[in-house]
Amino acid sequence: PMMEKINTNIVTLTRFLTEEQIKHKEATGDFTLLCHALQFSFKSIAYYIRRATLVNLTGLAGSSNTTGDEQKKLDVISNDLFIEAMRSSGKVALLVSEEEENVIYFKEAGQARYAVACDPIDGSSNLDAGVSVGTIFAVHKLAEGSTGCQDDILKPGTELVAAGFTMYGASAQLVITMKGSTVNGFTLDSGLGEFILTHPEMRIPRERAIYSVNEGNSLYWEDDVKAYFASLKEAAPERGGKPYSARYIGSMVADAYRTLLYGGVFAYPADKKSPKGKLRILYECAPMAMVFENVLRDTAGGQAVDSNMNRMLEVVPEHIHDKAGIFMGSYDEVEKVKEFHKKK
Ligand code: AHM
Ligand code: MG
Repeated sequence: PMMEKINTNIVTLTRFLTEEQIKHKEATGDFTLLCHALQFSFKSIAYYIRRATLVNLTGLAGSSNTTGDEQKKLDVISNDLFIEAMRSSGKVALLVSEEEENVIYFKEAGQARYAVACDPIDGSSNLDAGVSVGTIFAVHKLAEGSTGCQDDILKPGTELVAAGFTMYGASAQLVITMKGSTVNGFTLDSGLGEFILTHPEMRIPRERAIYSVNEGNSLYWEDDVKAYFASLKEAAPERGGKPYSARYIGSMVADAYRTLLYGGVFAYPADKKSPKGKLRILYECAPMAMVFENVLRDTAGGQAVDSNMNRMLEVVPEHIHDKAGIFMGSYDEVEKVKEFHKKK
């Protein structure tokens, strides 16, 4: 019998990062070390999520975070794991986390040149049901001469040096993009303990008849948003007389990951109940927008806008936990959202 061909030329995330560093002559290696720390936090969070039901890590921690969300035990552990990974890297001067009211400054990291924003567990409401959740991250570089202050993170997404997320699903999937670069997807091989490049230079279909939104909020939607989603349910002749399919997991990372692979639109619009939307600019909207803008555009391409149809990456938060409405996904699908907004 013929021996099955096994790929021995494996690109691990570690190898990928080293090769990236070599491409950039001016690189000091700090960013690479920071990414290694990120990678370790994803592996350890994945490990605890997998074991949660077995080691009594489901349920509430008995505390609530800044915004009054009740914290799950895994929210607290993942936040601690992430913070420790960033602190011990020595490359991060300050950190914003969804679970922390204030900016955390790592004073001991004297030479650190980066600021990081994160949502340690996005989609917490799905945790105890074993549904996919994820960690979102965004990396900024400190301003020249700065030793780290709030203004180093209150910046638009256009300034991000890197962003992405890890989805803890059937396997852990890490999606990362860097400034001026493409989007690459890695799968955690838990046997090897390594993220392996499985989705090089990701691309998104230009259009796809799938929408993803919490339709339970439609009572509060503005008229243009109502009209847009209603239009997707019509039997339009240009799509063979068929309406769109609805897919809503309720974990943005999982909904976004599917949207990247299959195409379609994901939305969490601002509405009459939440005029500023629900999702946070620094560690939910901006990093996702960077991913959707950096997917390849020759045959495809994505985009992300806020509820006023401003480019999401150009939105500047005033406060670290500021929110925005968001529409993101396939380029042409988001164009349709804009048309309805214009008619308003
Ligand atoms: P979280 O970070 O507290 O988990 O909240 C963010 C999540 C997103 O993952 C998801 O898109 C959204 O909240 C779901 O909200 P809703 O339950 O209102 O549909
Ligand atoms: Mg979140």
